[in-house]
Amino acid sequence: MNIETSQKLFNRAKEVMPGGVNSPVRSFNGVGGSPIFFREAKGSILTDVDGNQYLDFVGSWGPMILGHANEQVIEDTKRTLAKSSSFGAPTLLEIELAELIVEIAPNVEKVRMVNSGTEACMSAIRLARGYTGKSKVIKFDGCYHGHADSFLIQAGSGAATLGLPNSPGVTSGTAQDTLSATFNDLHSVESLIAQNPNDIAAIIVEPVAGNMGCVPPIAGFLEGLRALCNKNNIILIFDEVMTGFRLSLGGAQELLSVDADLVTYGKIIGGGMPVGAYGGRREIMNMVAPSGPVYQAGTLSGNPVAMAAGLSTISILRNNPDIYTRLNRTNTYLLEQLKEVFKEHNFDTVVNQLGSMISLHFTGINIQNFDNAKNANIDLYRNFFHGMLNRGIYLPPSAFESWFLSTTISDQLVDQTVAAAREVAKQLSE
Ligand code: KE4
Repeated sequence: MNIETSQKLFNRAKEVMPGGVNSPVRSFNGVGGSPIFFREAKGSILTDVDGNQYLDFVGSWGPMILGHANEQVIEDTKRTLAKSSSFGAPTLLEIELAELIVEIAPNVEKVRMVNSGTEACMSAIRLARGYTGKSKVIKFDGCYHGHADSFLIQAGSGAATLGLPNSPGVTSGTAQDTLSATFNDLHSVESLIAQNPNDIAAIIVEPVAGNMGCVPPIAGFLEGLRALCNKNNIILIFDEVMTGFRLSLGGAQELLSVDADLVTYGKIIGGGMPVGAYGGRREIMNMVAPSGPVYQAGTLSGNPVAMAAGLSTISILRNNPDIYTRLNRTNTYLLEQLKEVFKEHNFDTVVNQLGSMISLHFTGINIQNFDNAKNANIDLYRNFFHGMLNRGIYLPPSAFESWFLSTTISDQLVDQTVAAAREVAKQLSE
């Protein structure tokens, strides 16, 4: 691969942007080398600024479930853009997307649009605090809910990738109100609740963790959180920024049959445009300004162009529910082939998968929490990443991320991916 132009652009970018990127995980710091700069994409094929093509398993970190430049999404978004990109005033489009989310998402009677998953999650915990009158929030080591101060405690995703799970700049005053438990360990949650009697406003969890790699909940974990929240008057927030409209139309709530009190969304509901959202029962959501005292606002919230892209994407998913069956089948096919490859070359690997989320860990132990993920062989992942990149397969540039399949990845493209993985595994085993 000739990546000369990407390297030149990266040097230029570093002069005017911190680390040459607008989001750390893109920097390749987690895997070494220079990030690839892309020019365009169609379906599951990315084209970089040097003209190299790659099969995309990142999908913009989840939004591109229909593949890049989906004809219908582009057409709907272009048509809306031509009528002005923003009014800062109500439009029909935001009602239509809100109605569609309310129709589809379990336990969501009202929803507020924002501009990112971070905004959705920070607003949800503020609302939970306002609604309960309590201060503390429990999150989980390795889960990532965006870069709001309250969440940069043992955070996953890019924070884990860079070895910065706790960030400077987060005051002790803020940090003291965030407690972090161990994912898939109900006892760690019970002890935090016991240590902070009647002061826990919310538990926020990725129902299927995607920011330490893909880590599904063990049987009973989410049900146990639901029971603890019922018993202790705690708001259960499912952060479905990643899993929402991905694991199934109704997300993790529907797939795993566990009810949340508040749900946050992002990624897919914007169809690649900047959109986040949080929603829940009327009695809670009516606490949000201007109907209630919990303040939250945004100049571009409900932006018509972003609403058009999201409405088009979600409408396609709602009108073609077999998409999820097909995505799950393709992902299972990929999982089985990859396991075969690593077995052939005697690599200890764990491939976690749920729905169209999958991640590869070079380890012999099950990955059920952040410590397990951190103790896998990160160097081997780095070498595997570059081996695949050199063969035109674009995986997440971090061992602490999930891969994301799109509807445009066919069995033939999976076969190409597996063939490349077999070559890389052979090379790494020599
Ligand atoms: P954004 O603010 O990045 O839109 O969403 C934050 C967020 C919240 N909750 C979950 C479960 C998330 O996965 C995310 C963001 N995901 C990462 C990738 N795992 C975004 C990639 C990046 O930071 O560049």
